[in-house]
Amino acid sequence: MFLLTIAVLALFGVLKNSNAEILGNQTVRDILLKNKCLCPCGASSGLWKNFLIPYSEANWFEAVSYCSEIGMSILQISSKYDNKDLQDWLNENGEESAASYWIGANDLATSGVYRWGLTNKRASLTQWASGEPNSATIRGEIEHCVEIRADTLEWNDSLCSKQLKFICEKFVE
Ligand code: GN1
Ligand code: CA
Repeated sequence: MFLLTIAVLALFGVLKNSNAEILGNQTVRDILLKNKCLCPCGASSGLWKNFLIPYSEANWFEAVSYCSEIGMSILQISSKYDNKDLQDWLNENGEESAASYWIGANDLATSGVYRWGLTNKRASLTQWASGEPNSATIRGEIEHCVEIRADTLEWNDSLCSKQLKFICEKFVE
C-alpha cells in the first residue's frame, strides 16, 4: 500500500510537471483573469468571422487553450476569402504592421505535415515566407508552430514555446 501511494504520488508529480511545461505556472483561468477577459471582449467582426487578438502574449499551447476557453478557436485559414477577411481586419485592428501572431497551423503530429489546431485537417492553402518552413532547432527545440506576419500574411515556423500574441476566431452566426 505504501509503495502504491509513492507510485501514485510520483505519477502525479510527472503529470503536474508536464502540464507546467506547457502552461508555465499559470492556468488558462489565471491568464483570463489577469486580462480581465472572461468573455470574447473586444472581438470585432470581419465578413464571415469574428477575430480577436487578446492582450497578452502566450506560447502556442496556451494560445490554443485561451481561444477555446473564451468560445473561439485559434485562427485557421482555409480559403483566399479567409485571407482577405483577415487582411482587412488586421489593417484596421492589428498593432504594428510587421507584428507576427500565432495561428493554428503546426506540424506537431508529423514533421513536415502541417495541420490546423489539434485537428487532423491538413493546411492546404499554405503561404510560407521564402525559405520557410525551415524546422530550425534553437536551444534543442525544433520549430513546429506557425506564426503569420500581419503585413504580408507570410508564414514562418517557430518555436511553440515562444511567447507571442495570437489570433482567435469565431464564425459569425
Ligand atoms: C529567423 O529573421 P527572423 O528572426 O525573422 C529564421 C526563421 C526562424 C526565426 C526564429 C530566414 O527569422 O526561420 O523561425 O529566425 N529566418 C531565416 O526566431 O532563417
Ligand atoms: Ca522558421
